[in-house]
Amino acid sequence: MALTGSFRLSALDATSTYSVAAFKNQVNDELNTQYPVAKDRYHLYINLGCPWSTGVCTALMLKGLQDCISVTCTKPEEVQIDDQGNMGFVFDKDCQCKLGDGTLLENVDSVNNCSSVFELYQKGSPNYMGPFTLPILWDKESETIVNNDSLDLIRMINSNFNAYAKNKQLNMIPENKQTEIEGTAQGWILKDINKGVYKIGYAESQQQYEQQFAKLYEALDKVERMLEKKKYLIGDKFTIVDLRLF
Ligand SMILES: N[C@@H](CCC(=O)N[C@@H](CS)C(=O)NCC(=O)O)C(=O)O
Repeated sequence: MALTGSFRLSALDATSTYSVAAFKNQVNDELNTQYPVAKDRYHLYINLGCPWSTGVCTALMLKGLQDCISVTCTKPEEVQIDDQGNMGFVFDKDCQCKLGDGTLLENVDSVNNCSSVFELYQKGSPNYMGPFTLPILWDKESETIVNNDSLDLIRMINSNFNAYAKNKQLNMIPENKQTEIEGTAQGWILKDINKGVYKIGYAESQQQYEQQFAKLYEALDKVERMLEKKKYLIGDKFTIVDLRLF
């Protein structure tokens, strides 16, 4: 059954710099790979109110992969999905999912015909107990979840689908900047900003709230100082670090 409350907080594990993600398979071109790079085989489920999802969606659009990987968007807010009061994301045909450029995303699950994200996880992995998070990359062929880690998904979109990308030349993770990227996007930006806002929202005491709040603003000030004289956080080109700050 869907698990909520403190179980979900585990995804924010304060000591870890990574979000907990259970599905970590890769789509790639390696020999005998389970998930080969292909057009129209993979489907992305997102929520436009979820920063992890919007980062993945932005990467997909920037790379020009919208004709290769289809996208469905849930209703932004969670709703009650069962009689026990469990909450979860659902698909809602009356909810408009519009991107900044006016693109309308599919809002019903035409791939699996599921009504909620919980149902989707049940279909792809019936023994999985949660958390039932978005984004999800779904394989239409094997009817399974390939990966539900936004950082992995951005990396795959950036590098592994170039055969189909309209903007192949865009590389948001340049090799010579990888150490710096690790130290920022996967370091303090992830811990104190991306997850920081959740730690504030889910704080269980005033003291915890104030500690996390101070950390968030320290990190935002750091970003401010870094961007005083330049446009991008690392080097002179847009990277995944800038993307994770959106
Ligand atoms: N590991 C995930 C975390 C994503 C995440 O926490 N998504 C939230 C929405 S912003 C979610 O789906 N929450 C639903 C739940 O916890 O039940 C990632 O980085 O992709």
